[in-house]
Amino acid sequence: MTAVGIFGLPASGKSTLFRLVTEGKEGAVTHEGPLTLATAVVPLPDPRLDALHRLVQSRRKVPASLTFVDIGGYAQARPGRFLGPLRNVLGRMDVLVQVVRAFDHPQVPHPLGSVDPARDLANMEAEFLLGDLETVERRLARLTEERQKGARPREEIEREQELFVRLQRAMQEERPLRALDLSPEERALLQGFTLLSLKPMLVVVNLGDEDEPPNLPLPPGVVRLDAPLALEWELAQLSPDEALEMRAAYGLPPRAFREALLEALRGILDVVVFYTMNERETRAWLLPRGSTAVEAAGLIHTDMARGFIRAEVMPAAAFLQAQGDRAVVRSQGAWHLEGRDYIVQDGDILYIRFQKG
Ligand SMILES: Nc1nc2c(ncn2[C@@H]2O[C@H](COP(=O)(O)OP(=O)(O)O)[C@@H](O)[C@H]2O)c(=O)[nH]1
Ligand SMILES: [Mg+2]
Repeated sequence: MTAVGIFGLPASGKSTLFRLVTEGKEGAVTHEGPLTLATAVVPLPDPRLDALHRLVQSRRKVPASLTFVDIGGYAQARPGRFLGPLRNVLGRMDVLVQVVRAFDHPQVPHPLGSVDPARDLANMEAEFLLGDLETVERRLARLTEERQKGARPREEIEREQELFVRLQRAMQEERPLRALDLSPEERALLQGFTLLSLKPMLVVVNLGDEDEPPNLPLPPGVVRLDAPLALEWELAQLSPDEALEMRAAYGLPPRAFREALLEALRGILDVVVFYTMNERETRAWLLPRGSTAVEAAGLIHTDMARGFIRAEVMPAAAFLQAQGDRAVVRSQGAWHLEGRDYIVQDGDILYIRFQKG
C-alpha cells in the first residue's frame, strides 16, 4: 500500500482536494486523538496497462493504486508547537500533500485571521524541522549512551553517529532532510524514525477562481502545483466537452487538475511500475525503486517469494511493439531470465517461477 497524506490548516481545502482526487468518495473514517482521517483508494491511470490489457484480453484489469488519507482536525496552536498525533499519522505516509490556502472568502474564515500562504507554508516547514531536530538529537544522545556501554560494534555506532550529526547540522541550518544527498544504506538506516522533512512532499496552492498564482518562497525539494480546488471540483461534474470549454474560459490548462496531481505524485514517489499478466488478470504493481525480483514476488504473494526460483522478464514496451507475440520478443533478445537479486525496472512484465508449498 502506498499512502498519500493530505494535510494543512483547517479550511485550506483538504477535503475538497480529497473529493476531487477520489471522484467524490466518502472515504472510511477513523479517529486518532483530535484528528479525523478519511481514507480511500484511488486507481492510478496507466495507458501502458490499458494497452497490455487490450492485447492480452484477460478477464480483469487491475491498476496500481494510491491510498489517500484526508487528515482533518489539526489546528495549529501556535507556530513551533507541533501536535504529536499529526506527526505520527504523517510519519506513516509515503508522500505528503500539503494544501496551502491562497483563496479568500468572507464566509470561510482563515483560522489565523488572514490569508497568507507564505506564512502558513513557513510555519509548517518550521514545525517539521523542529520535530525532526528533536528526533535526531534524542537519537544522538542514545548513541552516545550505547557507545559508552559498548552495546553494539563500535564502527556500527560510529557510522550512525556520523549520519545523525550530518542531519543535525542540516536542520540547524534550516535545511530539510529531503534536500540532503543520502545513500540507499543511509535511507535504510533512517527507516524506523519519524522524520517528516525527509518525506517527498507536494504543495498544492489552493487559489480563488480568479486568482493569479502567488509568489511563494518554496521550501527546498518540494513540488508545487496551483489550482482553484473548489472550481476544479465543479468542473469535474461537467461533460468532457463542457469542461474543456469552461477551462478555457477560466484560463485553466486543458488537463483536469486531478490528472496533473496523480502524475506529479507518480513522479515524486520513488517507485517503479511492473506488470503481471495471465488469462485471469492484467495487473500493475508499485514497487520502491531499486527493489529486487524476489521483493516483487513477495508483493504478489508471500509463497512466491519463499519458493522463488527465477523471474521471466520482458519490457512492456517490447511486448506491445511485438503486438503481444512472445516469440518475436524473444527473437529480439528482449526476454530474459533473472535471479532473485535482479533489480526490477519500470515497465517490466514479470512472470515468477516458484516452488509451491
Ligand atoms: N472560494 C473557494 N472556496 C473554497 C476553495 N476550496 C475550498 N473552499 C471552501 O472552503 C471551505 C473549506 O474547505 P474544505 O475542503 O472543507 O477544507 P478543509 O478544512 O481543509 O478540509 C469549504 O466551504 C469549501 O467549499 C477554493 O478554492 N475557493
Ligand atoms: Mg476537511
